[in-house]
Amino acid sequence: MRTFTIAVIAGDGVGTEVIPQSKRVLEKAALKHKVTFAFQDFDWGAEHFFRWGRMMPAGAIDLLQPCDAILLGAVGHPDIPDHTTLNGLLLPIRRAFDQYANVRPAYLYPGVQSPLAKPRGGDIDFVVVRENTEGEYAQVGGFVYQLQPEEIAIQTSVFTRRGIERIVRFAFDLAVKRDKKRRVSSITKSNAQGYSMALWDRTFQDVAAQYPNVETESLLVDAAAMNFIRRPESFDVVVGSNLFGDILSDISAIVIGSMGLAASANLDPLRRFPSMFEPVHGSAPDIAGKGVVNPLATILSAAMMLDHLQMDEAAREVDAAVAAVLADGHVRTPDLGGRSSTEEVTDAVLEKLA
Ligand code: GGG
Repeated sequence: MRTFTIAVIAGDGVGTEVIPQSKRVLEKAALKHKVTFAFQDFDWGAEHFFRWGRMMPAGAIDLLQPCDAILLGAVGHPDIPDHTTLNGLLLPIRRAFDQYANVRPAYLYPGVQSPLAKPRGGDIDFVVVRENTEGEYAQVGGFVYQLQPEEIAIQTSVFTRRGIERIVRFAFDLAVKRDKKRRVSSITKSNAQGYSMALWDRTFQDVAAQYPNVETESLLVDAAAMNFIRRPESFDVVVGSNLFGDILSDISAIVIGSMGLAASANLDPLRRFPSMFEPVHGSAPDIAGKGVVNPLATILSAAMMLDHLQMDEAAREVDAAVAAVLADGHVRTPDLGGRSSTEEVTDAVLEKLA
C-alpha cells in the first residue's frame, strides 16, 4: 500500500479548525483508494512565535523537504504584524520549494448564490494563476532613518524574464489542459509600471505566439477588477503577478459565493519539492473558536492535493461530494447563509463520499 507523507501546518485561528476536518476527508479517501496518509503535524505559527520569537524553527524547511506535500491552514494573529506572520512562514516556504505557480480556481457551484445578480451555478468557472516567488513580494528594500521623522522606506519589485515566462507558460498549459474556453487573460499595469510590467507584457506576447490555438487578452489590473464583477463568466485562465494575483483571487473568491469556498495550490510544477495546499482565506480571528468556519475551502484544497499526488479519481470524488452538499443546500455554514457547524458540513461531505 502506498504511503504519502503529508506535512500539516494548521497554523492560527480557524486554521486549527479546518485542518482536522480536511484530514477526516483525506482519511476516508485513503481508505477507499487503498493508500495511507502519514500526517506529520507541525505546531508552527503565532503560538510558536510567542514562545520562541519565530513563526517556525530555523530547520523548518529541512523538516518539510522530504514530505510528499504540505497542507496548510491559516497564518495570522491580531497581536503580530501581518508582515511578520507572512514573511515568517508562508512566503519562505513558497520560495524555498520554488512553488512558483499559485493556482486559485473560481467555480460557482450549483446551489450557491453569487452576490452578483446574473450568474447561476456553473456560469463562473475560471482559475487565477498567481506568480508566487518574486514580483512585489520579493522583500527587497530597506529603511533609511528608521523610526525617525524623516524615515524613508524603499521596497523594490523583482521581475525576471525567467520568472514571468515560466508562470505564463504554466497558464497556457493549464488553459489547454482544462480544454474549456482556451483563453488566457494577462493582468498588468504597464501604463504606470513601465519597466517590470512592460517586460511582463513582452514575455506574455512571446509565449502566446507559441500557443496559436489559445485566445489571449491583456488587461490592466483596474479593468480586470471591474471585469471580474461585470463579466466573470468570460474568464478561463487569468495570469498575474504575485500582488495582482493575490488581490484578484479575493474578488474571484467572493463572486463564487464565499471566501469559505476558495481553494488554492502552491505548486512546484517540476515536482522537485513538496507543493503546498491551503485555503485562500486567512485565520479569521472574528469567527475563530466558534466552530462555524466553512471547512470546504480546505477540503477542496485537499482535493487539489489529491490531484497533485496523481490520485485523480479520489480528487474528483471529493469535489463531487462537496458539489452535492452545496447543491442540496441543507447543510451550510453561516458564510453561505446556513446555521450548520464546521463539523456538520464535513459530516455531510463524508456521507456523500460514502
Ligand atoms: N491560508 C493561508 C493564509 O493564512 N493566507 C492568508 C494570507 O495572508 N495570505 C497571503 C498570501 O497568500 O500571500
